[in-house]
Amino acid sequence: MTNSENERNVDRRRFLQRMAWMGTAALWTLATGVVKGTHIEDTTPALGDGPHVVVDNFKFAPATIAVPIGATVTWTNRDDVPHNVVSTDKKFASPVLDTDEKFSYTFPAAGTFKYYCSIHPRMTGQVVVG
Ligand SMILES: [Cu+2]
Repeated sequence: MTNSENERNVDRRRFLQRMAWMGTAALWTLATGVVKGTHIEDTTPALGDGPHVVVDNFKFAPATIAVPIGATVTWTNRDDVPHNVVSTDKKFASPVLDTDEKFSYTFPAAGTFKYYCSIHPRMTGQVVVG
């Protein structure tokens, strides 16, 4: 065996060792992900980051939410009937949201933005941006 062949074999072994480590790391990541995934499914679906309004029992909660300019507000329908989120001055409108469906809107400017559910117009709320 020549010297260069020997070096190549050493390099190859190091490469294989590194691949084995990466494989182990990938498996760990997958296993952790599966555990996390199971955990989330066992509990109420996570709301995630950012300001949220929950739609439940024919109400928006909180009915008034204050957020900074540029914030994205997410509405989640936790009711067992469909609702939507429609801006009173037509700035935004969600599709009809079935149970556990979400709608998000980013508010680029300051102001008070009133909205309602057009299916049940007595359901009202507002987003105060500023
Ligand atoms: Cu509604």
